[in-house]
Amino acid sequence: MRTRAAVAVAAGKPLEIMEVNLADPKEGEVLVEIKATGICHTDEFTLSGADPEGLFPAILGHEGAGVVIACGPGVTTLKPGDHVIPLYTPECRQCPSCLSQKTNLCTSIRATQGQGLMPDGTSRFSMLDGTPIHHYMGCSTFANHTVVPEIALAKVREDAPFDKICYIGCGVTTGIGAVLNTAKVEIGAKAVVFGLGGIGLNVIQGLRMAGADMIIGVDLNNDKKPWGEKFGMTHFINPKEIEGSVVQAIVEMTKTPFDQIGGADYSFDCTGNVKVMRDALECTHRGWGVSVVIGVAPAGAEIQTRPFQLVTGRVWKGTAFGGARGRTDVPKIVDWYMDGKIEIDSMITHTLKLEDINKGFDLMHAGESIRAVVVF
Ligand code: NAD
Ligand code: AHE
Ligand code: ZN
Repeated sequence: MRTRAAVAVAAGKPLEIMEVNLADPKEGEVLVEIKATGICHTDEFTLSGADPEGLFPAILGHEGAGVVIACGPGVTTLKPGDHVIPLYTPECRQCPSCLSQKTNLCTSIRATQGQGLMPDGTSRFSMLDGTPIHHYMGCSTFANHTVVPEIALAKVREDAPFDKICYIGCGVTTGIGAVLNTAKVEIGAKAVVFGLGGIGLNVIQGLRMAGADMIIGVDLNNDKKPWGEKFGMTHFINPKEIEGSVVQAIVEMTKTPFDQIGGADYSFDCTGNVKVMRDALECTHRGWGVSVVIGVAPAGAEIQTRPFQLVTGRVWKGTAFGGARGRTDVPKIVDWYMDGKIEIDSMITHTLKLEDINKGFDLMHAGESIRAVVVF
């Protein structure tokens, strides 16, 4: 079949809207009509050329929602008409990682996914002249139709609006999951969130759900302050507007008459900046502080700290997709949204047509959007 897609033809170039060929789903694969897709900072990261795994031409996008159109041979858990969210972290329930129950990082198809291919080592997408186009993160949601492995699709309830629940395909689940699954924040905690964008605001939302007492937001953009406050932030720091270091400021803010050491119980990097990641670790409390890296850093970037920071009890962790097991957890998060336990609507600041998708990247660069969503 043919479908319409925004194709990343080369690093640093705007996406090009074009008709592409899409081959039928093979064994264990599913054809999905994408109804809506968010634009995550990770799409921008790959398009910019900073992603060591970036491949071109490719159809980016990994925050989608849609409807099953057809199933390839051997598919047993889905049928045409089912509503689904594609998962860049699949859940096969059979690989050593899934069976370990210690991680959400299913390994069954990670190798081919990283090569921009379906599990059999080929692509379903091609240009009209036959040139193959790479898949992206196993999802390629910047296309009106895509092919996704069955194990990388979460079946969700049919009354949930696609243009909102697509955000659960990455940002919402990553932010809330980082708090609940990875950090396991407890009631009364003091926490710091660096970067109040599409991920950081969901971390704040998760911290409020977990019952954190103090939620300090850090961003270079003052326009993000009211956004943080809306979701539960109690204090705001703009590092450009304080005297001294942001680490010292957080240590001072978290001191009490009883505890003159100071430091946050938990911190979260949602910027992808390795200097910020260091601050996020070092602002946590001696003896027990936990810092979670969420941001994705460019090729070649490395994190640094003095080993003393770890010797004295701070813990550096990372999280992908908020530690969520997609087929199990994503339908539950859709229920949370439908039951009013979490908020999504206001964070979707812009809705675009596919032909205007590059505006979504411009809005992100200008710091004007939280999430721009393309509706097909
Ligand atoms: P975004 O562009 O919406 O938000 C980033 C925010 O960080 C902005 O508000 C920006 O002003 C702020 N910021 C930038 N530099 C800063 C600095 N030095 N100090 C303080 N604030 C700063 O991006 P997003 O969609 O929220 O994504 C955030 C990061 O998370 C990206 O690196 C993205 O690739 C990554 N990410 C990771 C996962 C995962 O599973 N680990 C999932 C989704 C996104
Ligand atoms: N390709 C990059 C790594 C990118 C990365 O870390 N991606 C996250 C999801 S970001 C979603 O917005 C992830 O899931 N990582 C686990 C994995 O297996 O990729 C690089 O640096 O090579
Ligand atoms: Zn993402």
